[in-house]
Amino acid sequence: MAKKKELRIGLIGTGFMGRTHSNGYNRVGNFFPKLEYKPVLKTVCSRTEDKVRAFAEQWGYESVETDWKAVIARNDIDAVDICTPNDMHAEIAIAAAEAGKMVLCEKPLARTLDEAKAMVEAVEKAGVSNTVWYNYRRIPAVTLAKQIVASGKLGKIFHYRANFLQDWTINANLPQGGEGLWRMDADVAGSGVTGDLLAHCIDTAMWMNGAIKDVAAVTETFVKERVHQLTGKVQKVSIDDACIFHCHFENGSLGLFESTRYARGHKALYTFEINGENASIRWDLHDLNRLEFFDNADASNVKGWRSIHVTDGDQPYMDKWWVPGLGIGYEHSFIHQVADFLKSLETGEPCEPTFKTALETQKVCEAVLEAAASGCWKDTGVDL
Ligand code: SOE
Repeated sequence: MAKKKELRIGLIGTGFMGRTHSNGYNRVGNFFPKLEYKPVLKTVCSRTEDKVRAFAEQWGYESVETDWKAVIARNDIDAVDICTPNDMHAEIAIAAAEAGKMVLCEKPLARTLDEAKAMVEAVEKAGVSNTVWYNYRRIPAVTLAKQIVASGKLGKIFHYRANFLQDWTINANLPQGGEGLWRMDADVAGSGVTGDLLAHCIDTAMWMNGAIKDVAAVTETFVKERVHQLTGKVQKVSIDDACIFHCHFENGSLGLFESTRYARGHKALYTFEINGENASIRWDLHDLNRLEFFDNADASNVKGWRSIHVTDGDQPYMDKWWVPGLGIGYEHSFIHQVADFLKSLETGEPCEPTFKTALETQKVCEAVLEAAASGCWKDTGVDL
């Protein structure tokens, strides 16, 4: 077998996403053996030396850094992978692009539209490969849903609806900000559920059903004040705890989206359903290998919702895994994204969603927050 080309990774951030990405880099070669490129885990960066050393040991990084600027300055790094809290995305991505590094960035692309635009400009000016980890696209059942929609089987689409429900912030005594809780601090995260959870739903929705044209929204912050971990003081909570929006898609269909961290009993329930003239599909993260499909062309005596177990080699990505009938999990969506990024280096095709595509999602997030604040419909300006 030809010697593989190396993609030397510098990972910045060692939280939950640092682990999912590292797992992707470590496992991709075993399951996608034909790729021309292989990731090499050159360095990992986090501010606390003991912590980053332990992470490097656990996941197999060759070296550690405690200053992200040092990662970018190294000439043995080809790609910078940003897994930091959202407030660092823009600064790191822009510096990495200016240094000629490829950039992989965790979602959402940025805290604000302005930051996101500057990031797109930087990667485009530098001409470096880039991608954003909207991982749910690469769950085989979700990719199959996209293929079914793209085949036209649904006919004219009338409705797109999606939910992303959690319950981890209901406790009013939970502090905000700092280690492990930065998602609850708008200065760091940019927004609450809109950027953290609905951004996933919007990415999938526009990938499958095209541009979202305009939105009307409501947001709520149920607990108004919480202790901030960094200051020790009780401070106003400025994130959206819940957000519901509806919209028009460019293709004439209507969208309905709901996300909250206050849906008692739900830890991470992402679901979507698309209703077309001829057929409908629906998917549920808690049963992620399954796609439900209703085809109005079926004979009336057997007509009903089909439950497709997406584990067959003919279905997206599944030729790489075990044998038909045996499912895969959440972590595989990240392994697939690594594989697709490596493949994009072979083909020269972009690895979607690129920064440019993720900017369109950011436009919708911003329009949703503005619509909620103003109580008016808001054009998104999405340009797909
Ligand atoms: C938040 O709890 C979170 O981890 C998000 O940040 C992820 O993007 C989502 O996939 C699961 O929930």
